[in-house]
Amino acid sequence: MSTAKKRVAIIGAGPSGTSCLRAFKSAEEKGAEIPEIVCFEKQADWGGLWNYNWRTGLDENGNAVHGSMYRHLWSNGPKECLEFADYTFEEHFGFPIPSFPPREVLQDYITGRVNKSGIKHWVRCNTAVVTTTYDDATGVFTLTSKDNKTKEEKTEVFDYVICCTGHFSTPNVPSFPGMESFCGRIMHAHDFRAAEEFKDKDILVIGTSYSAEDIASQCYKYGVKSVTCSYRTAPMGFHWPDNFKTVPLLTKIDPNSKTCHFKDGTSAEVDAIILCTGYQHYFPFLDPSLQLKTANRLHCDSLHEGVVFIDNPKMMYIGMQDQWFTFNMFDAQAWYARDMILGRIAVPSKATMDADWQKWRAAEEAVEATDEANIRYQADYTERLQKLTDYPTFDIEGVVQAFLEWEHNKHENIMTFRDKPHKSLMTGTLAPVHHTPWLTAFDDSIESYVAGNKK
Ligand code: FAD
Ligand code: NA7
Repeated sequence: MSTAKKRVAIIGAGPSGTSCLRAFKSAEEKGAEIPEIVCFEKQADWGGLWNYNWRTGLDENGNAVHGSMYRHLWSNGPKECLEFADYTFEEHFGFPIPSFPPREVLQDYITGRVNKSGIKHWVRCNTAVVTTTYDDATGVFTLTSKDNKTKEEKTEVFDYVICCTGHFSTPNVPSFPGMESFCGRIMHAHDFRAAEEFKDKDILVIGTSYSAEDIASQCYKYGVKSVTCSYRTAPMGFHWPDNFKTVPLLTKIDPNSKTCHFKDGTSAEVDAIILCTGYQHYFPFLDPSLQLKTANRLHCDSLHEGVVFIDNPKMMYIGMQDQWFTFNMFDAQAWYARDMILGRIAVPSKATMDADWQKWRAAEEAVEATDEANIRYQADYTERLQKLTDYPTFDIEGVVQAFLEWEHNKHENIMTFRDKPHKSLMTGTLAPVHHTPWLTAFDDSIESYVAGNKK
């Protein structure tokens, strides 16, 4: 059956959206007839969160800023765990590079793959999707987008919608008694940009996941006076430097002061409170009947194989999971979504999808509360998808081992794990050691990062 007249809308051109573009292009390169693709990207360029934006609050068009990344961000996991199976770092740079690249290096890698494919014309930058509805009678989506520059709106019809808008942009902001008169700065991790701001300051970091861990480390690197880490469920459990202390959850702040009290009866004077309290899945540009509602977890609510919206299988989502695996998992998902659209994988009945979903939810709930068990659950999921398509096979158990090595290094020394080299599962090359330890490397540019590695 010809798919030539079908139209697919991809919302977002970050890593997940560009994985979809690459998936369709790869099928086309192998001779398949592919649908018409339109990718909507509200920012001025592709790259998603990796396309750094110094702005916070509203952007130049009056829309909420998408970016949550900060200036000095370096990969928090080994690049070997996220490497694309069809485009290695070595292919991109022409030589091996160290294992924990700064943001700009990863942005260059993500966009490098799609730049080479010559598919940028599929992407409408500066164009935000504002509404999307589905009509059961006609079986198509009606999508309205707005050009940020001309302010013109355009309404079009699509057969499929793939939502790739990420879920680390709309902050989850809890409130604590006394915040209203705190005499310092209160911010969410979403608005954190430069650690220099906290040099010689006392800060309180609330939360225990990636953002808390990395923002606290960044601030240490850039000269913070002290860090108080406050946890709700359990402490982070790293060996922090001497100017760190760990306390249970914040209970209140004294009126008109900087004095914070914690559940164990202790208190601390701080200049700033940084809420590293996670994000919400938020899709205001989709009709409520199409919106994914889920917590940040490994097996999302409402999605068959983590991709297909069970209530309407023509609506798909990429990258909505809590993430150990990232870019190569998005690829596995994108190839799977593509093959459903191309009719290579049959869409199961609703009853089958429901039963399948229950099975994987039960499996997720039975996962032991260890990092290894969680990593393995996502590895098995990624492998399951990857086997269903022609996405190149790769050594997923090798990726698990790299994650475990990384976890071990973090627990040995949270300030030096980025100095350790990991081996590529795609090329077998052991990464070179970076010329400067992370803690004293203040140049985040590509030029500095790759310097000395070129043969
Ligand atoms: P995003 O990167 O968020 O891209 C979504 C895109 O959709 C954006 O370009 C956005 O502008 C666009 N968009 C949104 N709404 C609309 C709309 N209405 N219309 C049109 N376009 C729209 N992962 C790692 O592997 N390693 C790391 O070191 C790492 N560090 C991280 C650090 C931070 C601070 C954060 C927040 C995340 C980090 N991640 C990291 C995880 C990150 O989720 C993924 O790396 C990746 O960016 C997810 O890609 P995505 O395409 O799903 O979402
Ligand atoms: P995560 O991984 O969703 O973690 C959220 C953290 O926030 C987690 O430690 C939660 O603690 C904590 N949290 C949430 N609500 C509260 C309240 N009300 N009070 C105290 N603590 C709370 O988000 P991150 O921003 O760290 O990471 C997201 C992405 O950004 C990730 O992919 C990275 O690569 C970068 P809990 O354990 O639930 O008690």
